[in-house]
Amino acid sequence: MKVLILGIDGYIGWPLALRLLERGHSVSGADNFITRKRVKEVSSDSVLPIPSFSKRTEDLERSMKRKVRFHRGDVSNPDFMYEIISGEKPDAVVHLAEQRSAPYSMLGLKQASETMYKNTISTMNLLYAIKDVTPESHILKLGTMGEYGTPNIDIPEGFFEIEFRGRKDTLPFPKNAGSWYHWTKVHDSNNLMFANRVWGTRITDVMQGVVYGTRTSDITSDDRFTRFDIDEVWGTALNRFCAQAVIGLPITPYGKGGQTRGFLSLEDSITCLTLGIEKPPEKGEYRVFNQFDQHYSVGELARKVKEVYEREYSRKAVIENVPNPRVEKEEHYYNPESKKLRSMGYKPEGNLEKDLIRIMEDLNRYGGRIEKLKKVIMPRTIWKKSSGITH
Ligand code: USQ
Repeated sequence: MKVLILGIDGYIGWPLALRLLERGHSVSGADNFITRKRVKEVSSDSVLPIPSFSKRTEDLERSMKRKVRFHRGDVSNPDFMYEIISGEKPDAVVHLAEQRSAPYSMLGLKQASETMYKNTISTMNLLYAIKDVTPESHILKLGTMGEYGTPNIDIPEGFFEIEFRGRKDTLPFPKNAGSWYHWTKVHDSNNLMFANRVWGTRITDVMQGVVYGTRTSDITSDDRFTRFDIDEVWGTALNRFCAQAVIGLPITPYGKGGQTRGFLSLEDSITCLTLGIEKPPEKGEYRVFNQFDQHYSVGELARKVKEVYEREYSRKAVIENVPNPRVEKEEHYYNPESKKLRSMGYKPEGNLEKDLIRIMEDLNRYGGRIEKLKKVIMPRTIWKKSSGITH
């Protein structure tokens, strides 16, 4: 299959490219390296050292004898989007090229608007380019479980049957996101659904949970590493907790720590995306995957990281429930459904305990790089303080 990955240089884009190449697909990609730049702007860096993109592809040509066709550019520019879709004529496009940080989107008006614009417009560009150039292509778009928020009822996969004042219908499940970033994904989902209704575009809208991990089975040596962020803006919960334990900083569940989210390993994320690509939707179908393995509260994960670290390294780890910088429920009901991928043959490989040991091993070797980031680990982006043009 010909697969185009938008955002091929990212945490998920790079391992997905490796997996698809291993499985014999023809892979092309686009990126404007904005994540590399934005992470440096907050005085941070990927903890795992990653080569430049050209070095990455040179290494692949040498080790796998496979080429990745690469296009440098910004997918929120419609000319660029039309150019790459016309040039590649892909069977499937995986759209991972959106601003992915909730805290970044909450820094201030500039970052909120940038996130809103780049994310929703890149998806609009993709929808139009596919309709006009290759209407049979499948769009697999990365959304987030955070679109649903944390309602006090079960969360279905995209749609639910509702009875109201004696009448019944099947409707999209109400969305209630918790950051400007998460709202952009809701807007994308609405736009994807509408494009599918009008033009019959084949679409998979992936509601993915929080991904953790340093490796997949295709990352067989350190020079194949994907990026790994741990600062308060670009790092995510479990990855940050592991890094905090490894360099002796407190592990930081925010507030009461009862916030519960779906989590999955990087390995499982790549397996699910690959399955979604290899088993595309029917012509005219819009489908939603809730993509995660297990749900955990952040407090539970903090305790697990502490337990594994202390056992494996015979050193103390400390948990500190710091004041919550976000506006979110800290204790709540959470029961999302995740059946579709499993019914298509997905078997999660993730084993939290083993995965944590592996992450800690990798991070321990790069402890010096984490030490350098000590100042950017504690939370400073306060949701309520997000404000105007001076930021
Ligand atoms: N949290 C802590 N301590 C920390 C960091 C985070 O308690 O040191 C808490 C947050 O308050 C939140 C939860 O952990 O309740 C998840 O936060 P996160 O930073 O791990 O993830 P989030 O901001 O939700 O975003 C991440 C990715 C995003 C993806 C999303 C999936 O950055 O791209 O869409 O996870 S989900 O969370 O399911 O929406």
